Amino acid sequence: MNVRALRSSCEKVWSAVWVVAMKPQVVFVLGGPGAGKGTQCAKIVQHYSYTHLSAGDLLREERNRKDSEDGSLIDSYIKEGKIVPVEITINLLRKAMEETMKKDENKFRFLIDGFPRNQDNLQGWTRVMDGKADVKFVLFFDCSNDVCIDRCLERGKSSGRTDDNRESLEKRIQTYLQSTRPIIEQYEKQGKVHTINASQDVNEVFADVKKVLDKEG
Ligand code: UP5
Ligand code: MG
Repeated sequence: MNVRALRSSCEKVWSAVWVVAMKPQVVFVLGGPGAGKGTQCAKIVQHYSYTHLSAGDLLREERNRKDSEDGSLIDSYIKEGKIVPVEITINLLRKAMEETMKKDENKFRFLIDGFPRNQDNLQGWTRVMDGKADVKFVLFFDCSNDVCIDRCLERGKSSGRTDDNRESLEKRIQTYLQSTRPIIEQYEKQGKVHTINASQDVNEVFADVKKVLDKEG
């Protein structure tokens, strides 16, 4: 092999390595409403090099955007505790990931909080992101329904969230049990789930999260 051919193959290898290295590495963060997903993600980003993307926050932002075509649909789905069609959510997630990586190419590790919540979400993810991002594992914040409801009702006194009321919460819990738990079980069968007891206090939960992240990277 002459020098030019050797250099060309080295460049090809290096560019493949670069693409692999830059491929988004994703941790899905799942659990019931009020299980503490957002609280724990905020703590994780202080200690580990992850970017936190909450699908719920992205949807609320889109709902509030003046020119949004999907605003009223998102609004009614959230109040009803129903899961927004994946075409909307996946576009918001993809854009947020791309923008993060465009600003800083070293930011390719993401905590995706509150997604995927049902089969439609999972299929949408696979359709759009398969081969483009690696799902490393799932962090599952396991918390009783009663604790989840109490936390959200307490937060509802000041959050301004349209779904932090008893009526919406009962629907959110039903949606979680019927649609999201089967997704978690699916990942469990693949050995990809780390379950955290989320009924403990915030720092105890985080101590358990750290054990997982220190092991998984
Ligand atoms: N708190 C947290 N941890 C605590 C602890 N260990 N001990 C005591 N208190 C604790 O926490 C909730 C409250 O509990 C806070 O007041 C906190 O201080 C306290 P938080 O960290 O906010 O919990 P989290 O699990 O993030 O709860 P959240 O309400 O955000 O969960 P949901 O999954 O219900 O909400 P999300 O924003 O993800 O989605 C809202 C809606 O958007 C969905 O219902 C759905 O309609 C729609 N949606 C989609 O359609 N598709 C998506 O992909 C995502 C959302
Ligand atoms: Mg949240």
